[in-house]
Amino acid sequence: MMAVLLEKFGKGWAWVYEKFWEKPDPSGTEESKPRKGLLVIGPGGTGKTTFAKLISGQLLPWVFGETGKYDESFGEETFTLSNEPNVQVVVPAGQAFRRESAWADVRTDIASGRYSGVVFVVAFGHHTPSGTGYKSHPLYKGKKDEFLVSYTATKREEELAALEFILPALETAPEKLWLMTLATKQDLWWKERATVEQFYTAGRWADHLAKVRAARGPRGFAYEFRSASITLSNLKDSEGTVLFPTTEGYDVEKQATSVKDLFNAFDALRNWEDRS
Ligand SMILES: Nc1nc2c(ncn2[C@@H]2O[C@H](COP(=O)(O)OP(=O)(O)O)[C@@H](O)[C@H]2O)c(=O)[nH]1
Ligand SMILES: [Mg+2]
Repeated sequence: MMAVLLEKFGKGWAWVYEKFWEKPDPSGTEESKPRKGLLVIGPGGTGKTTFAKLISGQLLPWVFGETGKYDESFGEETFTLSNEPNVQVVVPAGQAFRRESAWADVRTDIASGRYSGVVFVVAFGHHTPSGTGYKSHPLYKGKKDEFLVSYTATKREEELAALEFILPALETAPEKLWLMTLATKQDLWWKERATVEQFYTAGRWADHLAKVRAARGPRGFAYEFRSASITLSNLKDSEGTVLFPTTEGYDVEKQATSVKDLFNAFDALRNWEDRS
């Protein structure tokens, strides 16, 4: 595995291997106290499963990216953190039509303190579509470029609606809670990065977070926004038509930097949990 990583990505990636693949010897680590779980949530097709596999040490799907078609998740998936097997990582399915039912339970779980941290996964509307080819999509009116504009705009609204859905639970969860907004697929929207940054750090997104922070008050809240390219692959519809190609000039080096930055932020939030 190490050799594969080095060959594919160069020396800059060795840390990933050390971090996620070489698991610590459990007998050598201090008696593991039970810890709260982590929640990885967001709309369907944004990269939740890919991210959860990465932090649980399943590097292969990540290293090799898309091997074929998108495996849509229909139920809740659970993983454990690669370096802390007593920490459960829960990934509910993200499709909008599932939200009212499945996410209602998730909201209850957040509010009852099951999670110490939440990674909210978005993709600036670049959600991998499920179902048939793009021409069968209700938003398709005859022109591909116009479809892509309305598709991503609609999906960004869905990101906001999804955040709004869990907002009340984020506000009332007991004890400390951290949240990360993780915008994946940097490789697809790199040219628009100023707009993306703006979308998640100002306007409605920021307003929502300000509300959470105010409501939580002394119970504590830590928040980070990060964006990254977890895999480097063209976004295709289910028939294989490329909807968004990876940005020209966006290379594995940029990808490595983004992933490393993401994990530094992730580790910092985990450390914040441990501070009283
Ligand atoms: N280009 C690109 N594709 C990604 C990225 N992260 C995930 N994907 C792809 O997006 C698709 C959906 O990912 P998945 O993790 O299944 O999404 P989920 O529905 O949120 O669990 C898969 O084909 C992934 O390979 C990324 O950072 N960049
Ligand atoms: Mg999934």
